[in-house]
Amino acid sequence: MAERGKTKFQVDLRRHLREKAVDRNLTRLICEIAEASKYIINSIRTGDLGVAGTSNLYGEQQLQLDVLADRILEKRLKYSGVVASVVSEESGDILRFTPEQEGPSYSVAYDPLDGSSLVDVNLAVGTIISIYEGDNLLQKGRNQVAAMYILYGPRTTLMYSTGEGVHEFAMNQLMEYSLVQENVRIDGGSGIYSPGGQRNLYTAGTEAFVRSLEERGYKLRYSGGFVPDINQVLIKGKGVFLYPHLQNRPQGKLRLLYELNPMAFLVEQAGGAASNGRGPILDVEPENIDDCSPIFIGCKEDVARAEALIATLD
Ligand code: FDP
Repeated sequence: MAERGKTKFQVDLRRHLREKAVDRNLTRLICEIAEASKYIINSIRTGDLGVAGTSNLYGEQQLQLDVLADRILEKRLKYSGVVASVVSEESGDILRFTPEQEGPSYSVAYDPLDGSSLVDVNLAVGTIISIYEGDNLLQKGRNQVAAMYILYGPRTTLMYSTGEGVHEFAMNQLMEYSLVQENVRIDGGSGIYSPGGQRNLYTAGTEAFVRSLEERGYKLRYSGGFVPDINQVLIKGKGVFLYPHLQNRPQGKLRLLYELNPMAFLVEQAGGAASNGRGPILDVEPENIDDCSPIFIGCKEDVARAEALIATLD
């Protein structure tokens, strides 16, 4: 097992997937997404920051960057030859393709550029990916066969899991992803908290939970980008992120298919937990592709405390 920052030889993503005996078509898919991220990085660095004049399935105004990142990924997924269907937070339609490769095919739900409203202020953003075998995208997150994200910050991080631990890669000077750390773990301990949503709209349970964190001396760490905020919990191995149900928004803000399921898969694989405040996110049966859910995600003990206070006070 490689220790963070102490990898003796560079292990690239494809080799790592091969060593873990990941299915050939799934390896191909993950590597295609990693390739696509290089073009997304380029568009973030140099692309136009203007609005596209269109809106996504949540009625939010799209930036040109959102549309571009969406197209880059959609094209790559389509021509990978192993993808049966895709749905993106930006497009809002399930697209069906004909997989040409022999062997299993996959379906992908993705958020091409999460946190894109942070690009103009030069904060970190990311791509989030959820993968199922077959062509059904409307099933519980527990059935995912893989999940990953790519974080575009001062450095570029790729985190993936195929259900056997979570592995961290960094982009090197050749723009290849090389292994930084295998089996990332969230071990708990006093920590950090990232509370999304307006506090004066919190319910009694969430308010009591956040107060309990503050009384324990947790430090506030909220960047406004879901990918960097979750990456922080994973890399520091502690803390909790929440975007709860609000008094005027009972389903919270974040999206089940594109954001919560893949992050819940990664965090559970790292030994953490992800809950909608009442039970595991991964057991929620989605009804529609645009479903949203409250989220409490990170260290197991913190998530359990949130659930207990919500059960008592809400
Ligand atoms: P954004 O709207 O900028 O795309 O998923 C959307 C998201 O960002 C997350 O990345 C982030 O955690 C959250 O929304 C931030 O929402 P608030 O602006 O309400 O804090």
